[in-house]
Amino acid sequence: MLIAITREVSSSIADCELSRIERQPIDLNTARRQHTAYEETLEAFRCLVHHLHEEPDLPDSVFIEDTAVVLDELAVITRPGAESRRAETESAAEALKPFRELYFIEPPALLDGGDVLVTGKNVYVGLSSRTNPEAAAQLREKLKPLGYEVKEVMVAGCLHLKSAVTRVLPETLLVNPQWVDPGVFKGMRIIEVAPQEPMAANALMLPDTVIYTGGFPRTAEKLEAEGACLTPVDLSELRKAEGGVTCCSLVFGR
Ligand code: CIR
Repeated sequence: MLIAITREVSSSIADCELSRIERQPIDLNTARRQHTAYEETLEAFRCLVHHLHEEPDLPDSVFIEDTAVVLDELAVITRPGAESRRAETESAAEALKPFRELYFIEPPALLDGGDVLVTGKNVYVGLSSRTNPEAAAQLREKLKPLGYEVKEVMVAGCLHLKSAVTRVLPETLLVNPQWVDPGVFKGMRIIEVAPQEPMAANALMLPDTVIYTGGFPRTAEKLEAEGACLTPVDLSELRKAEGGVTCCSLVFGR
């Protein structure tokens, strides 16, 4: 059984941070309905969902991935790059406390969880508009004694590292090579997104499936041809806030 921490879509989501897309109206009811269906999908794949209540004053708080990085040994509580998102970590830390020892990223470091990709003992930290080298240095100092290797990765053209690369099978990454150099992920098999689908690299791997949004048929076909079993979810309303499938949960083993 896995734990999945999620948070209700904020009633102020219309005021979300936006970096790469134009602001469009977001229908709160539709966003909440899609988010509930996402949580039900997690439950259907054996996740115990801990649903945190709404934070009406924190527009981006549904994107709980950015508040923490959960490893087997500890949970790193981030210091989000966007000032408007810093207060999100308080309740995320409370929620994680029963499960893990907590380690807090300190100023001047800035870190969004969406910039951290973990494969075994490799921790890739995307240097983006939200995450700085000081964060990678703090992670390195804390995680090296636990046997992790922290590697900095340049990200260009997208919001987060995990907009550009996610894990889809135990040894396989789905990558947009325009945004991150696939060569840095040594020892991993690489599937590239279809060139017409630059936003297609964000997928959420669970033990029995890969949760994937609709709208990327060519990349989905490639993934299925490589043996990935996909479960589609519709997060089109949250996509208007630049959210994807990984950012709406923190999934970890007990
Ligand atoms: C933001 O700009 O912070 C939010 N509107 C979107 C965050 C998406 N998070 C993620 O991909 N990990």
